[in-house]
Amino acid sequence: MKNIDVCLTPDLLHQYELENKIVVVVDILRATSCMVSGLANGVKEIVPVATLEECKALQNDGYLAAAERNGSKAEGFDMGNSPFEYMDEKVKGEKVAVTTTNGTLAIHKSLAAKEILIGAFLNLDAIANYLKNKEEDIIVLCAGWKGKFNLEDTLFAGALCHQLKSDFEFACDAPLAAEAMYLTARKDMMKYMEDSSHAKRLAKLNVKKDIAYCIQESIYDVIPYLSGKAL
Ligand code: 3SL
Repeated sequence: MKNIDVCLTPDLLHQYELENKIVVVVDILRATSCMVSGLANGVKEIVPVATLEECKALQNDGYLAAAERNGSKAEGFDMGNSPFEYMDEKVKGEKVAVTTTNGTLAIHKSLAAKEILIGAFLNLDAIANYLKNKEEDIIVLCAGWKGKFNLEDTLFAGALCHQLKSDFEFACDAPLAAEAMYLTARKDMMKYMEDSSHAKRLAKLNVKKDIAYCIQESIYDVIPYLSGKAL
């Protein structure tokens, strides 16, 4: 039977075989939530890049450039990393280049996969329904924080594993643990998330409303996937 696995941080990805697999990259706070929101609200395409330099080069080529480091907008770029910026009128119909501390890096580390999808709570059902009938094994890659485990990405991984458990076998204990966490957390997701280190980091930066937005489940149908360099 096909299986689903969870890689809890990109620093563990060397232990996973990506070839012929579908990788779902998730960075709930906030990179993949931004990408899903942008594409659902009229952004033409999004090019995720790993470095500020690559992002700047695309800005010079006419892209709107979004750059975040340590939760804040990097100097000299058009946008930071709030989903609300991706839903702004000025972004509709535009091409966006983006680099973030963890999310875009996780996408770049997944390039050997057969397919790369962008997951968030915002498009959870759409991703799960798309994956249900796939024959390939799946890896959910949590972007984490600078190589470390984080709560919110693991909760998404658990939610997706929960939805797919009748079609995919759990490959190891990580899907099992993520699912158990999600089933506990979903009773009061905001409360559960408030204790997470990144939610605390963002609250200090005054972006609490981004957190409430990013934990909404299945408000969009889009399934962003990497095609060449763009989503
Ligand atoms: O690390 C990332 O990719 C970002 O999503 C982090 S933040 O939410 O913008 O702080």
